[in-house]
Amino acid sequence: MTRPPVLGVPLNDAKTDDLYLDLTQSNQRLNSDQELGYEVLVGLSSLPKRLPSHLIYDDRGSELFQRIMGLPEYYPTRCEEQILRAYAREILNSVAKRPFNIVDLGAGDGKKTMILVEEAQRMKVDFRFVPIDISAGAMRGLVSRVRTEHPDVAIQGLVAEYTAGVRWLASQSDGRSNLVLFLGSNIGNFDRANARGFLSRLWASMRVTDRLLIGFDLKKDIDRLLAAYNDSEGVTAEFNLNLLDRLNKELEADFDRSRWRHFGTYNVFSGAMESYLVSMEHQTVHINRLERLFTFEPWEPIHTEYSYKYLPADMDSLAADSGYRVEARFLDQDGWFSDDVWAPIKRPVEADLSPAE
Ligand code: AVJ
Repeated sequence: MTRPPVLGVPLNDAKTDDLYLDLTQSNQRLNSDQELGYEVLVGLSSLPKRLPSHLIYDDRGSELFQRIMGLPEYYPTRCEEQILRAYAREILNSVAKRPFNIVDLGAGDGKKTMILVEEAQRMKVDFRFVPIDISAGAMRGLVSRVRTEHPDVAIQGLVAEYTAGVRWLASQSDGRSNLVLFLGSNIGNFDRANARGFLSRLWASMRVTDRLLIGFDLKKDIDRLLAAYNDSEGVTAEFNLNLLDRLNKELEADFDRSRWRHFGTYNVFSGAMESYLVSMEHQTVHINRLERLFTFEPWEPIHTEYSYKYLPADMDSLAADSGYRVEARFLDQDGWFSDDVWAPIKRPVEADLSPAE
């Protein structure tokens, strides 16, 4: 089955006028195939070639990530579960003075969040669980599972972009504070500049009584890092290579997996684990729905993912630069991972700054 090209299709109903054509309205919006198409076109036209890491998470990619979280080498999940179990009450006390929402950005299967949710239930405080995810399918799955397994938990799923969801919650005048969770070292996907940008944007959506619980993977023995991203069962390799299958399916590309290998490496200077797909020979790939051929040289890489590792001082400066005060820092027993509680610093708007007459 061949579907039409995704790029360069005609725009519909531009607003017309005697004087000009207004293209700024809804006719410029892209559908999800077009969004994917442009991201792939731009990434594979760049040098060095790259693909944005969020593309890894189609249904199969998300399923593979759930398997990664269960791998013996993938320590972050177990470290963070240990932290949440040990400090759940202290974390919740940062917002529990009034009714609050436990707002989860990127809940996945919700397993880690349920540690906090169950502790909040034991504390008999007034709270709701508010997962936010851009995928309606993932949200439907999570909400129905929580409803059956924890029928007494008040849950309100939001299908939204993260900061739009938090902004909407802050605009509700229901007197609830928000404990915003950004767990699992998801911040590690951003380089330092974009991490600041993302956290500043989130800051703008938070009120002074809200708190951010954010997970950081810490700098540690390089061998341990390398093992976590090059596991012995090859699940991480499969997770990375699945991106090629996705492009084959959704954009009608003809990537041949056997000509590619996964490579995970650690850059000590930038502090990032980096993942690549490396072309093992000269090859040309046709991406039908982009109407393009892409050529790969032998050993040419496509960069697919960053996972930045932090020193405590890196976390301190990131917090300060994006407008937060570090209220608490909780490490696991090995000191490999941290869940930080950050409070947004807000300066009151001066009533009138104009000079007196
Ligand atoms: C979901 C971004 C936190 O960086 O550790 C795991 C993704 N990639 N193994 C991470 C991932 C390869 C993961 N995050």
